[in-house]
Amino acid sequence: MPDIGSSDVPVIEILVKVGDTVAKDQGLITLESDKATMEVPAPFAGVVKEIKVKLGDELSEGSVIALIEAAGGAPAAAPAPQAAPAKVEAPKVEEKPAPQGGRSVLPGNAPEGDVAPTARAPFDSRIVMPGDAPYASPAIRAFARELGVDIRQVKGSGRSGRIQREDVTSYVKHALASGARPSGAPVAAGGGLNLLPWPKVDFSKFGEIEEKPLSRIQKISGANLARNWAMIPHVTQHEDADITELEAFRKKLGEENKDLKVTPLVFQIKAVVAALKKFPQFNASLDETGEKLILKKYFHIGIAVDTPDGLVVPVIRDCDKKGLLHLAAELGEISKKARDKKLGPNDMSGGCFSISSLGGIGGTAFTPIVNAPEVAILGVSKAAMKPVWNGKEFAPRLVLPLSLSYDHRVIDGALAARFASFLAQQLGDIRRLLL
Ligand code: CAO
Repeated sequence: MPDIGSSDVPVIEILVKVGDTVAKDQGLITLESDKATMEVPAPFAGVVKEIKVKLGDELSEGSVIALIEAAGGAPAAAPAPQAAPAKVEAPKVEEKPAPQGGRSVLPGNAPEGDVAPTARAPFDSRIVMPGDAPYASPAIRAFARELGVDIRQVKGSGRSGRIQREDVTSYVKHALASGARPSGAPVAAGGGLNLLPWPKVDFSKFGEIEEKPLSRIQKISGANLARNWAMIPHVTQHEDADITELEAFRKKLGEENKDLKVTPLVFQIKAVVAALKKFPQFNASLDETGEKLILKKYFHIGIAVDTPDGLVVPVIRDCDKKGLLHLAAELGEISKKARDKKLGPNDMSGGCFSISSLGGIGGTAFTPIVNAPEVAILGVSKAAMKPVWNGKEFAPRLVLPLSLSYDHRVIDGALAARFASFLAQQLGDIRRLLL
């Protein structure tokens, strides 16, 4: 385990298994620190002989991750002196021959079995990142890309010039405050949020208090929510769907499939897929320059899940190809995985559109925040019986409130109204979902 600038960082994903052939720089595990997730790459190609960590293990510099036999019994790259943290560029390290076919351990490891101990030397990013390439983890690079920041412009404040998340945010803050436009960032010239500093208050002056640190998930999702709220011009379109018939069918389905929980959400997923097919502008993302729309031909739906540690959004893939019962089973699985803290980055990436359902709890409407780089999100509140005028009289109908928030840079109000009313139509007459 190389030096990543923090210790006791939990493993949230193991990307390889015993017997896998790995390429040099291929990710072996994913770690999640307070600030970011990052992959730890293989320092050389070979076959994974043994994995020394499990999910949830907390690793520090020098922990043994895996044993890898160098490719084809060829001389293996000797462990680099305190090799680089997760990075995109391949490290250039001095190679030392290892015993033929012998095992090699990952950089910084304690000796293991027949492996000779390696001398440790202080880490210097210039050794492994020649040519003054910026030194940052893949997560930080992705973060910079999302904000439209050219990472080469950012000065790293971490050890040996490592670029941290704060370096990227302060670069953006500085650019906004000076009215400059970070490379490609979709910020109006002369703009800048020019916000007041956060109020610093000694609350204990007013009464008894208790301090409670935010969870890791809250910190990560909070930073994303704040950026999305600040950078996306949101509008929320409200609509009601008459789900009286849908509910009768759902109850019947539930009775026939007692081992499965079929909630209204699976119908909403199907209705959303139908709406995304009809209005492709919603199944899209702005690219990092803010000048091009990327239309997606797949239908992966993110579902906001409330966990004791905060909000997470796992993604159900290919919802267009799955039936209601299949989706119900998968929804049950991902909600459980989320609440058991077993979701990995792969479970939460690749979403096209998100649904945030508070229907099981209550409420009549809310304003969900778009989950960038998606361009819209559907909020669902609690269905309630209401008197609805049918042309002759008021009839009792079960009404489901929908709140569609969208990125007004990409979607016009009229299009959003059409999308929302199409959704309501689909949910009002589920035979349409078959079309
Ligand atoms: N109206 C009325 N009842 C509803 C409903 C709606 N819109 N949606 C669900 N229900 C009912 C379900 O049918 C279920 O009833 P029974 O217990 O009688 O079967 C009950 O509410 C609980 O449903 P659920 O919450 O267990 O299941 P779900 O499929 O509706 O939702 C999940 C799953 C994971 C989305 C949900 O548990 C959850 O975490 N919701 C919160 C999401 C959230 O926090 N969003 C906010 C994001 S912004 O901070």
